[in-house]
Amino acid sequence: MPPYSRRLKTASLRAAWPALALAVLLTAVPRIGAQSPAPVSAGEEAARQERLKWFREAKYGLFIHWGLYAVPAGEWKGKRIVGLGEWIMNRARIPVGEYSRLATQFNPVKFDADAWVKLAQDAGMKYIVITAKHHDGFALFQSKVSTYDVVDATPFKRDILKELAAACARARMPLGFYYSQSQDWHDPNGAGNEWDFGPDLGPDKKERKQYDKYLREKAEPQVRELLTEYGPVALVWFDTPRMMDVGDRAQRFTKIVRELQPSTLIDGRLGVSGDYVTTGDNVVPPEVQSTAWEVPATINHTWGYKTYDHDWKSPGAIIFKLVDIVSKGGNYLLNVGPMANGIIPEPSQYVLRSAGDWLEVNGEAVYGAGATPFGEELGEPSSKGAKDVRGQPLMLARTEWRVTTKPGKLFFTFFAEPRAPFELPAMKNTVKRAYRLADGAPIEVTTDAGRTILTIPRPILDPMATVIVVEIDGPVSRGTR
Ligand code: FHN
Repeated sequence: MPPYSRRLKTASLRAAWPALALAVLLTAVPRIGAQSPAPVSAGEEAARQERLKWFREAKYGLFIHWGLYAVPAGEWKGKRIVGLGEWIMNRARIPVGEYSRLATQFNPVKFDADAWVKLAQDAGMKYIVITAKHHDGFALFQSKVSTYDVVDATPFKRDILKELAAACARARMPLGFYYSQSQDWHDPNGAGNEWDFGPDLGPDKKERKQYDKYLREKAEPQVRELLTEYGPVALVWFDTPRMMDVGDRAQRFTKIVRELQPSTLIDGRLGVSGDYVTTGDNVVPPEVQSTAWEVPATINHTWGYKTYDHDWKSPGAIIFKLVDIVSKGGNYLLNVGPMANGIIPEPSQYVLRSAGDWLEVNGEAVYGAGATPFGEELGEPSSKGAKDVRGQPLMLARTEWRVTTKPGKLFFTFFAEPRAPFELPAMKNTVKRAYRLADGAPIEVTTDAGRTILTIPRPILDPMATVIVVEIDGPVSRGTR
C-alpha cells in the first residue's frame, strides 16, 4: 500500500475536479413512501431486519450492467443512438431477429471474474450486483428454459455468473442478481417489445399478450435457476415492474425467493414491497430516511457501455455522494458497464480505485455507520415555498460537511474548508476528544458559553474529504447544556 502522504497528494490532485464546486444543489425527492415495506407480523419484521444486517453494514456496492448491448456500445448501423446503452434495442427499434445475432459476436475473451471482484475490493465496495438478464431478454447464465443465453448462443460458451459466483465466494464478496422480471424484449409475451410484437395493452388497457405465460415459462423458472445453481445469493434486484400489480404476479416472485433462499434480500422494484426501498436512478433523498434504502447510480450517463460516454464522475464526487447517502441512512450501488471484450473501462476503474484509496483511510466513517443525528448540514426547504418536479418542497442542499455516527463517535466529513472556528451543532453531550481520522492528529476542542468549538487546522488535510472524529459520552442528545 502506498504511504498515506503519497495517496493524499494524488487525492488532492483528483480533488481539483470540479464536481463539488456547487454551493447549492437542487435535489429531487424520491417517492420513498411509495415502496415502504407493507405492515407485516413481528416475526416477519424480525426476519427482515436479520436479512438486512449485512446490507446496513456494507453501504457501498458495485452494480454491473453487461450483456449483448456492449457489442453495439451505443451505435447502430453507423449512427449514435440516443439514450442508455442497454436500451439500444428499444431505442433503435431493432427487430429480435437482428438483435439476437449480436450473440454470435459476444466473445469476451478478456473476462476475468477474479479481476472484477478485485476491482470491487480495491474500490472499497462490499457487494456486487450483476445483470443476470436485462430487458433485452439475454441471460448471462446457462438457462434450461431458454437458449438465449451466454452458454448456448455465443461463441464464448462460458457461464459468466458461475465464474463470478465462484470468484465472489473465494473473496467472500456477497453477490446479487439483477433480473428484469417484467420487460423481456426477446419473448413475444414479455413486456416492452412493441415494435416486433405489438403493444402490451390495448386501447381498453386490457393486456394483449400472454404475459402470465412468459412469467411462468421464463421469468419464474429463471429466477429459480439463479437461486439454486449459483450458491448463496445476497439479493435479487428486480426492475421496472410493469403489469406486476395484477393478481399474485409479484407475490409469486417473493415466494420463490423466500422458499429457495430465505436470507436473500429483495430490492424495491418488484411490484410489491421488498426488504428495502430503491430510490429512482441517481436520486438521493434530501433528508434522512428511517427505512433501509439504496440508490442505484451511474458513473457516467449510461448503465450499459457506450463508446462515446466519457463523462465520468470524479473520485471526489463519488466520495461526496457516498458519505451524503450514508449520512441519510442509505446504500450506494454504483454502476460500471464492461466492454464487450470483458474489460471494465479503464477510466471507471481509475475513479473507483481512487475513491477506494480514500475509503481505505477513512472507511470507519462509512461502513456500518449510522445517519446524522442533526440534519441542518443537509440543507433546507426553499424559503420561497418552491416545489420540485414531483410537487414536493424543493430542498436547497448544502454540501460543506456531513455527519455519520457510531456508538460514542460522530464523524464530521468536510468537503470544503470548514468555518474557523467550527462550532458543533448544539447537543447536551460532553465531548471527550476530537481527532483527525486519517492520522490521529488531535483537534483542539473548546467550550464557550455552552458552545463547543473545534479548531481544525487549515487548509484541511485532504481536500477531497477530511474526517474529524468527535468522541462523545453516549447517544446524541440535542439541545444546549
Ligand atoms: O430500464 C432500467 C435501466 O436500463 C437500468 O437497468 C436501471 C438501473 O436502475 N433501471 C431501469 C430504469 O430505472
